[in-house]
Amino acid sequence: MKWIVLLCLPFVAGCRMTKFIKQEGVALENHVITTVTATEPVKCSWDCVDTPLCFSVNVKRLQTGSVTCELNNSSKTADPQDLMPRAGSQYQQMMEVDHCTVGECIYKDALPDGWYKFGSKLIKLFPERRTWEQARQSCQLIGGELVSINREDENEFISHLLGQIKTKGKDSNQIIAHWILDGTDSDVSLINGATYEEEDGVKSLYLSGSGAYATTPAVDFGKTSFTIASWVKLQNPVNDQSVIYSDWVNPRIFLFSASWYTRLLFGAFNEKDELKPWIIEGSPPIGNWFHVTGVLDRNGSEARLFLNGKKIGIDPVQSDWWDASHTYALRGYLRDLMIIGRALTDEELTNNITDPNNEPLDGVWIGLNDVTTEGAFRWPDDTHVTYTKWASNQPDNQYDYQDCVEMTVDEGTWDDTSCGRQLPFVCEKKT
Ligand SMILES: [Ca+2]
Ligand SMILES: [Ca+2]
Repeated sequence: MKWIVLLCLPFVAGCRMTKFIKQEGVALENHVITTVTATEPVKCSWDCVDTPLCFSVNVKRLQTGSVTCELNNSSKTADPQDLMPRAGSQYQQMMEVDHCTVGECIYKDALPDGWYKFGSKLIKLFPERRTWEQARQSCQLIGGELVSINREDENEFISHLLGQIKTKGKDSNQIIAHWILDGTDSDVSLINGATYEEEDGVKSLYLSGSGAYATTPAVDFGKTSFTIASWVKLQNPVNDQSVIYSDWVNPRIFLFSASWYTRLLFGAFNEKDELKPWIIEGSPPIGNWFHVTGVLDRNGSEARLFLNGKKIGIDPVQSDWWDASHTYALRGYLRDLMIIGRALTDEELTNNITDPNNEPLDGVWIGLNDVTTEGAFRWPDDTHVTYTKWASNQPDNQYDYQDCVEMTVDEGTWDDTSCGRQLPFVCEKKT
């Protein structure tokens, strides 16, 4: 093993120096994010320094005198088993950074178990969903805190970590729509007195049972199989039907409701306005939150119902869909309504109803909050807020109700939001 020291690359405000180890005849397999060509290996090293999720480089000299470099999103620290013999290749990994003033460069490495070293911190993204307070407690349990962000390159680094999760979720499940129903969905309209209210610490859509409802943009259910899922809390006395979600767009209509004489119903109306249930099963609780999922599998010509992650019924679907119009009001609360453009399998639905990979990811919790004093944002470790990355028009403390901050996955920008939302989160530990 040899050392190479990259001396004083000039920058606007001075220079920086990085020390790489280099190892001949090996390469890190299975982690290449991009391949670049350069006139000399040192250029590749600097490319890696400047690429947020690059932690090592496989360098190969060409006969022309130039080099090709594979930039890896891991290192032999995190994945020693992937460091394999490869003739003519040289493995390089950053070991030290020096002479950096703030914002120019920082030491980073991929560590085992999903942790990353970033400067003097360890950072890890936790995909499980928690409220802000629960997320903070989870971080504290492992000797850390919700992350504080003090620099642009740190924000960019974490933002890139989120990007990896998001892609996985959208590709694998064809999520058509996901409405949180806490007042943050810009495309949900409230009709006839529907409101957002806090219920059990979570802001949710409240329907009074006397004609209140909410509308979303139309979803085309015409040809494909689909899965629809939501959290529901019914209030006494329960209305029959209590519609969770319904497609009123002619000529097809279906209805998913929470109480057909204390059962769940997933079905359609015919042209005489007669209900033609595909399936009626289960006993949804009254006065407690429950999670309900309906699956229409058009290929298998069957409908399935799940209550709190357990399959409670399966029936063949014979009748076609018919048009009609009908409204039945739900009395109670709804949140996290999701529509997926295929029939999820029993295994996907029963294994983990809150699997983060089954949901689109809007954002993740960071530590910033104004829980103590409205408008006075603080980091959990009480460091001063010296750097911010607010999205436009944020923070807005919407509904006088937003005291915790999420980083959005698309831009890496920040938005104050309801602390009761359940989001993945980022912890930090000092090294
Ligand atoms: Ca606030
Ligand atoms: Ca906000």
